[in-house]
Amino acid sequence: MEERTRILDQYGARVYKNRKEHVVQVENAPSNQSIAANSRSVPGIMTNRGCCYAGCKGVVLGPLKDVAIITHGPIGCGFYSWGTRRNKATPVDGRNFLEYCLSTDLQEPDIVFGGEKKLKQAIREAVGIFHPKCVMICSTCPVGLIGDDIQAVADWAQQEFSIKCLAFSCEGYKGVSQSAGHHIANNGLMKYIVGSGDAPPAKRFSVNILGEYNIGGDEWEIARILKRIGYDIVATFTGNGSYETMKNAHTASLNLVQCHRSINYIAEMMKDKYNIDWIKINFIGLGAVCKSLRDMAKYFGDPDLTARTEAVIADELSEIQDDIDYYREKLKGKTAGIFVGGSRSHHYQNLLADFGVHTVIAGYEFAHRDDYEGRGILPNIKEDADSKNIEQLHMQPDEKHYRMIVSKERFEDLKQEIPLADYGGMIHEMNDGNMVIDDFNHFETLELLRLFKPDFFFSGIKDKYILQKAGVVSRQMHSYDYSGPYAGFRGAVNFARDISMGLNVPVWGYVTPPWKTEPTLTGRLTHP
Ligand code: CFM
Ligand code: HCA
Repeated sequence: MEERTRILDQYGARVYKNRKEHVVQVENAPSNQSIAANSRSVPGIMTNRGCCYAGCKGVVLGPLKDVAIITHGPIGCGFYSWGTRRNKATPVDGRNFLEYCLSTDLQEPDIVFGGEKKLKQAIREAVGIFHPKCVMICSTCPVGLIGDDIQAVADWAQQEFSIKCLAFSCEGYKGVSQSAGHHIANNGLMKYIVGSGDAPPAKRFSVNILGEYNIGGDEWEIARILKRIGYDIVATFTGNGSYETMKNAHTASLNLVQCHRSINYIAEMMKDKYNIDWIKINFIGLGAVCKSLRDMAKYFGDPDLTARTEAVIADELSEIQDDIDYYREKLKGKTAGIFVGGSRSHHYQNLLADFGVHTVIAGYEFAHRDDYEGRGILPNIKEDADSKNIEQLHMQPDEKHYRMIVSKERFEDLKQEIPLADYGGMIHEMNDGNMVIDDFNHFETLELLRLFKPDFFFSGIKDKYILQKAGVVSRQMHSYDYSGPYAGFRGAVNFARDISMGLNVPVWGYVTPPWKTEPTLTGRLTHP
């Protein structure tokens, strides 16, 4: 495939060997191609990834509005994770801790003599000023290196102040990206918070929303729709979320999983521990929202709920129909590239397609193989004759990686569970010639621009301005460039408005992208 070769051929042998596994050009769509993912970035390469601490503190814990989260480390880590991730929340009793950035601000002497004293002092101050019911401590790299015992400090704080205090050893260097941090945060929330409340069982149509972080107010729009239909939202993990609601999350009837990458661990653990089913939903994109609402109604199987679902869908769609038609006319036939963390690059393809925009290049920073390749059950369920009571489930798409050997009993359970948990990956849904790239870097980004010339490039902070300077409309899909919400029905219109403005703004008349003045094809003369 031409474009893939043209990018990879520019690498030296060692980098080529590594990157070739992470760069796929789609063939024979719907494709079952595989991709390497969730592995170490090439040292020195300009990756867009973040670290384990970012995934734990910044992403999963960060949005909890009634928890005093203290970053134990140099001030830059606390400040960056506070200022960058766009956590928004409705205050409770006029208070919202998200407005504050709490850190121990470790200095060289603390690295030499230890930082535990400073951490205790920070907790004492946070408790004195904010009176939180829950404090969380998150470690950065140096803390792991000098060996501060943050767990012991947390135990001390629980006794001293009669509060809940959780310690997360999420040093940045653990794992290969934010992804390890998600897992650490999920484990802590599950072990110490979920199930610790004593609320009575929630109402009949009660749900938790997992993996929804209220970027740009998405959670507010989703909650608006669900409440109209008659759902009771027990807890959201963790956008606009709180310690108080999360304690009783175990009382909900169903878990809805929006960002699978960051929260699948909790969905699975709640199934095991409380027998709460989970379904994969997606509230980004009109078709996806309607399908998700219908899947939820199907799950509960109540005729009134189903009727209300259809009535709300019809009403919401009619409210926005004129806007949708207007923006579709402006946007149809355009092309896009989308590279975000671990789930949006897939979800937003649905929304773009609603307006006739084709995604031709896409990828994630730190997704795992199942996010690219999908997860589902293949029809060939085999029985292993030699091992009594043993069944094998062959999971898509690569048996080598997804083969599970389970007991007969568990197999019956899984057959029930898997169709619900089943979801398609990015590669299956892209067309021939499209590129899918894992852990994309700045060099590849510029090459993709030259080769595909997309009308839009959606990505993050670290590459936004190089794209813009190259004359391409770039939208920051982590913070929506401070716009939003983009989820749900009304969010779809906001999104279309923003990208349409980006395309039609007169500034592009003043920018000349390099390919308008320089040749884009280069060749080397090998025979004089
Ligand atoms: Fe999930 Fe996210 Fe994402 Fe993610 Fe993130 Fe984010 Fe993201 Mo930035 S939890 S994987 S670690 S949807 S912070 S809200 S935008 S990279 S694609
Ligand atoms: C993070 C948070 C981030 C960063 C965005 C970016 C976010 O993972 O550290 O670097 O472009 O959404 O704010 O993903």
